Amino acid sequence: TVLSVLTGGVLRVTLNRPEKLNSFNEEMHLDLRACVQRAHDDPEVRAVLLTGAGRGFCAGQDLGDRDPRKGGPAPDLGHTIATFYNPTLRLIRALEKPVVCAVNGVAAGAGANIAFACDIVLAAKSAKFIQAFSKIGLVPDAGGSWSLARILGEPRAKALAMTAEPLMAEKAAEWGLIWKALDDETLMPEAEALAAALAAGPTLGLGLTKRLIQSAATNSLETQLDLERDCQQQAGRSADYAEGVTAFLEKRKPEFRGQ
Ligand code: LHQ
Repeated sequence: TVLSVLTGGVLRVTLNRPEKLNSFNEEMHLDLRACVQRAHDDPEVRAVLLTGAGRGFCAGQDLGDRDPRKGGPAPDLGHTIATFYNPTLRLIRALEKPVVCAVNGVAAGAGANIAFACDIVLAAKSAKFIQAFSKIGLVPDAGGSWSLARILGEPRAKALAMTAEPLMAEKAAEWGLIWKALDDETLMPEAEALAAALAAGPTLGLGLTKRLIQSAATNSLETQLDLERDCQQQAGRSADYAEGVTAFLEKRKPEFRGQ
């Protein structure tokens, strides 16, 4: 249900249930989690590129999995969230390597919110983001209530979540939810080039950068200044920093090794 291939330091992860617009069943949840875990554990992985197979990126939870017409007790969605979505979301945010998301088509429900949890989100101009939850009586999950409120503020977050109105990629970029909306045919080449460039970058420094920027949301300026000091101290001891400065002085391109 998920394809993964490591090339030149980029772990390309493709959600692969195209006939269901890559909606999540249990197997896909576990496969995606295993890929993100590998990105943590494997030093050869220096960036992740997440995308979807076929015409969609991800339509959230597979709604066929819990057909209420089949009867039985109501499913415990809290358990689904705790077992499947939340651990993966935490792993993506905690991964101290860049995660690029190439949203190749519709991203609905948890599918949209997983994209927003990635570090740099590119989307095809034809792609749209839909907070589909309210259409089926649910609430935003997979971190969506957090990221939408933080990035957009309450007025837009509430309207998107309550109306489930589709947000086109260009508008999402204009509103700061994603990095760029690109012509459909340029999305994948640009996303691949970006992921490759990040994978050839100073991985330790990029990981610390991610940690710092994510910490800013909850830290005071004082705490953040201390954290910047500590992270810069660590980055300053890296081989990549020495290489970066040496390359600058020698007027050549740096060759970072990610250490
Ligand atoms: C699907 C799905 C889908 C199954 C398209 N499931 N088959 C929820 C519950 C439990 C635990 C915790 O978390 C969550 C979180 C959530 O993510 S809730 C939100 C779940 N997602 C949705 O409500 C979105 C449902 N899908 C749609 O509204 C549309 O499919 C969108 C707007 C995404 C795309 O529309 P179209 O481009 O018109 O495509 P389509 O609707 O024709 O879909 C293509 C096929 O994919 C179709 O199958 P078929 O056999 O008829 O060709 C759909 O049934 C299937 N599909 N999403 N989530």
